[in-house]
Amino acid sequence: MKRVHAALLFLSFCLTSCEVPSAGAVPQEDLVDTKCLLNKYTHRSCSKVFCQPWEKCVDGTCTCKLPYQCPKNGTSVCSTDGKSYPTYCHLKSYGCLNRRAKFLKNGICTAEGKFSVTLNFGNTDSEGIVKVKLVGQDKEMFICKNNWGMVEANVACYDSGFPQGALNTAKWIHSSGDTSNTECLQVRCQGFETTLAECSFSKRRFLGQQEVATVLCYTPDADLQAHESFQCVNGKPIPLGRACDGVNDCGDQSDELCCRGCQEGSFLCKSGVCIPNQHRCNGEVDCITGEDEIGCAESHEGRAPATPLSRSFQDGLLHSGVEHPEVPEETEILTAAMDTERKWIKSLLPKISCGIKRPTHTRRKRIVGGKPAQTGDFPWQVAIKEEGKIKCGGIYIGGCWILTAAHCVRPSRAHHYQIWTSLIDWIQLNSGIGVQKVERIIIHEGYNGTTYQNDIALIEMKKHLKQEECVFANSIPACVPWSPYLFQPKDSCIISGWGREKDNQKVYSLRWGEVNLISNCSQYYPNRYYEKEMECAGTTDGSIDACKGDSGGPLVCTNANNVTYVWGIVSWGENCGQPEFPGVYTKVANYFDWISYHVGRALISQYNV
Ligand code: 4AZ
Repeated sequence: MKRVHAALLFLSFCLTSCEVPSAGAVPQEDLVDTKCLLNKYTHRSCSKVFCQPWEKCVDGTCTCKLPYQCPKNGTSVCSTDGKSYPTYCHLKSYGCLNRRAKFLKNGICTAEGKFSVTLNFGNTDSEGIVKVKLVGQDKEMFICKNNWGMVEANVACYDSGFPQGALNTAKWIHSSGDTSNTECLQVRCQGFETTLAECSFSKRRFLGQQEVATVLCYTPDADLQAHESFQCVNGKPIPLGRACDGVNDCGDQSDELCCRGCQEGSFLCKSGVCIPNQHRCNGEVDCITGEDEIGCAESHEGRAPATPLSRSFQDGLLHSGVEHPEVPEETEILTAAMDTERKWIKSLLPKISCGIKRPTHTRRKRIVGGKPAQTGDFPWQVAIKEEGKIKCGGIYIGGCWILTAAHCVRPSRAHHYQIWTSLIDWIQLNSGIGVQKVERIIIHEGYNGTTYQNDIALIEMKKHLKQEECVFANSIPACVPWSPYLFQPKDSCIISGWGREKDNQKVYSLRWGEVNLISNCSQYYPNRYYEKEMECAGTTDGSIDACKGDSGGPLVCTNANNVTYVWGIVSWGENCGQPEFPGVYTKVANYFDWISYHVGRALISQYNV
């Protein structure tokens, strides 16, 4: 009862001020990570978000795919320029490239009517009561206020020629217009749309004048209220209270990508991104770190996708933040949900398999320290042998490619090296071992043997006679991280290798240990530690560490979905096993573009292909 009352109060308040109250009054300075804001992340920053299926991640930015890179399966769609496209992905790719082709309707083009959005009864062109004419409907209709949020308002503003979207969802408009309509359109958008035609519409009984959606679109010369604002990357200011609330108020998502915490009603991804609570456990991974689909109740996990109607209605109630006093009566779905189509296209994209171990019968005890590994525990670990001895470790990343430290190898000695896969003990050889020759070695151009900057190299292995590809029966590639936000300081990760023990004792069998990622490593290595390129890891007592001989080998971290990434390459450190001198690793995420340039994007681009 109380909440209904609050909603009514808000409506009357809006008549004078039209400010949408934020869900929880949390001091914003604590939520926003100002250092992160300097990167100017948007919905196109693939180190923070997944790209759309019609985009690919190139040098950290989601860029438009060429239409032929879209999956072939799907249903035809019609665009505003009267052309039919084989799939929604094809149209979105065209639209992304030239911004002219916009979605009109599902199915091939026929002699259908137009789709239009108009803003009515406002003082200027940039504000008004929103009216929409759907394709196949003969008259313009009002939009119902319930469900109408910033996401929808932003899209309506794009349709009306305001590329920075909306300033506000609620603008009091004095209307002498006709209110004889008995129905309004309920609309639901997701945020990727460039026109309301892509959103899903249903028809609902109209409940009176205060129930229609209004909008104030942003124009650079807009007269803004004097409260504290958050500056979106697209130039639009939003009230500070709307940053980190899970709602893409900016339109370019820049208000949700640099968050230390999230306001009520939203969920904080480990990567510092706020997503709406409705996106948790909805069957689609939103956090690049994967945890939004973890720990979901049975009823959510693996549930069938909701119908457009139930989806939009449930989401609408949650989205508005206030319970609507009246439950809408019968609603009639009018348009296809392009979000469902987007998900379908996503499921058709090629997937690479990396970082998932085969289930083994051996069960691991709790990890406490450096321990002997067993077959299959580290299927990406390789040994680089030179003249019969293990010189360094390496990491298999797929195809014929091994990642290692630059200080481990010299291109001129390529024919002296052997790559041993699936090796555990080099005295008592296990079964399933593979031995490959080296085709070529690529050392990072910026490698500095004095400072150990850019201590990273790629080894291409020779294919066996008559083979088209490199095949290793028991090896599985570790995934290559594309974003520095996939793992955080204090995360627990694993190092492995045949390197020396603390007392300099020789090791014949592969060993592993659990270490934590360490922040502020400059305090341990003043003037020697380069934050962007290096990563520190260790334990508080220093009992677990990499050492001589482990170089070039993996520091791997496993995400919420059990996918393992090569987060670091053993590089250097002062001595071994001293807590004041943690091990230093090459930060692999910083070299994603360098690696993908040499090995080919398709081999390592897991999602953002
Ligand atoms: C080395 O000499 C080496 N404790 C590798 C790692 C570390 C120290 C030395 C880190 O290859």
